[in-house]
Amino acid sequence: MKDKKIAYSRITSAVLKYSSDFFHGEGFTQLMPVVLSPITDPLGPDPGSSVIKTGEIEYLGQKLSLTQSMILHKQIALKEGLERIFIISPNVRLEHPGRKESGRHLFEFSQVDFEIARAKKEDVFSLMEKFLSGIVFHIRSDYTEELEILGRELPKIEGPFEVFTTHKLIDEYGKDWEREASMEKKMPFWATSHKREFYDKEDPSNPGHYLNYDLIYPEGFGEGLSGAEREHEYDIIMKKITRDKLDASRYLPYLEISKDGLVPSAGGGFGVERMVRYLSGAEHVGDVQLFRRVPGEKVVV
Ligand code: ASN
Repeated sequence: MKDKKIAYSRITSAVLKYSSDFFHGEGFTQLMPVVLSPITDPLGPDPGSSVIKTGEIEYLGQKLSLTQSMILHKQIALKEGLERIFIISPNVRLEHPGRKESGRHLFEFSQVDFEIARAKKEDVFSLMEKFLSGIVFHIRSDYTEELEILGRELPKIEGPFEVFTTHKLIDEYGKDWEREASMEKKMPFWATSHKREFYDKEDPSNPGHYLNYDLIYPEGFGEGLSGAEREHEYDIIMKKITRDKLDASRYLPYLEISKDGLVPSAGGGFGVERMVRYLSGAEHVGDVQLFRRVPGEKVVV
């Protein structure tokens, strides 16, 4: 067990280093994470989300949320003039305790969150295909001892990955498409066009379809990254906040900044622990954490 913990920690360390080197190499600027802010990702309405409440603290009379994702800050950072950014970003999502059994949920985790000014979804596809095939090659070559301790035979990965709309996946695999298709596929694939948070762009030429995507790992490991092209026009953002019955007063600083338009962009974020789970073949994503944060389990340290 001790050996396994060391192996998971070493693979986690490899993912963090590989991610930093990769994104720096692709011309990205690394930003510091934000942990407390008056604004954060609403995480909804998303049928995949089961967050029971947003973590909050009060400091000097101001209510500050714990970051659920830095999406809104990423858009603001591009408005400041940055072009390609990434952040290794701790997220707190107070998930329903029933999520313990999914094997894929944590209430505290980190994601590698990135955003590119004026990019399209195809730019993110090719970037992540390069990233994933590269990191799998690296772990297979340089972490053989760890993979052996963990009993993991990690198959090679090669892009481009197949792309399916969520509508098509539901037709083919039913409501539980993510699990079913992930079990069946031998390569990661992209699932596109979910109805999700207001900041994901609706296809102007095809209303009801969205220019967003999930990267789904094969072998049953499920979703590893989500992202989208973004809404950048104030009126559309406002309309969608109303559509989603969100309290606009919780987004005031963001709305103020978006009044004369945000920068069109595309990006995404992948969970570090979920990637380590996939690379190392762990049963539960909590197993890869030295300090477990599994919904429904008491925190020890
Ligand atoms: N990081 C995701 C994105 O860029 C958002 C999220 O984690 N909810 O779209």
